[in-house]
Amino acid sequence: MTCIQLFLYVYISLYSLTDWLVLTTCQREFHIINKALNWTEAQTYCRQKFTDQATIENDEEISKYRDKTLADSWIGLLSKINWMWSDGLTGSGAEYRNWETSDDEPDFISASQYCVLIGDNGKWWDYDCKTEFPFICYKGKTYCVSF
Ligand SMILES: [Ca+2]
Repeated sequence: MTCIQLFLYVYISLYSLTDWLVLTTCQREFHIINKALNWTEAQTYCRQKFTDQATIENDEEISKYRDKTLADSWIGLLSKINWMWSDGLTGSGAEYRNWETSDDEPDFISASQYCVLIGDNGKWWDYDCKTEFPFICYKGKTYCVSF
């Protein structure tokens, strides 16, 4: 192996390794908690036992959720005038929404529907935060780090 070949071999190996590391750092693991709590209690539970309530950033994550359960569950999105994620996510993926448009969600009925529920079809509903439902927590990195 010449010097140049060796250099390329090391360079390509490191490049592949970095690629793999980036993928694993972005990985977030969903945990469905089959225990009915209101939205705020669910948030506390997730923060104590996992990283936070689930953020959902794309269609792929909706499928990941639907593979695990068909129960209606709280996710980490709520409205405080603007929609915000429990873990403070902003930027890429933070604006992703999957509202149940056939029922005109979000509809803020009774001015008490500030929390978001994912239904068994993967669509989202704004719902009264005091209602008790199972919920989804996640464990892992909040943000992807590129290096
Ligand atoms: Ca609603």
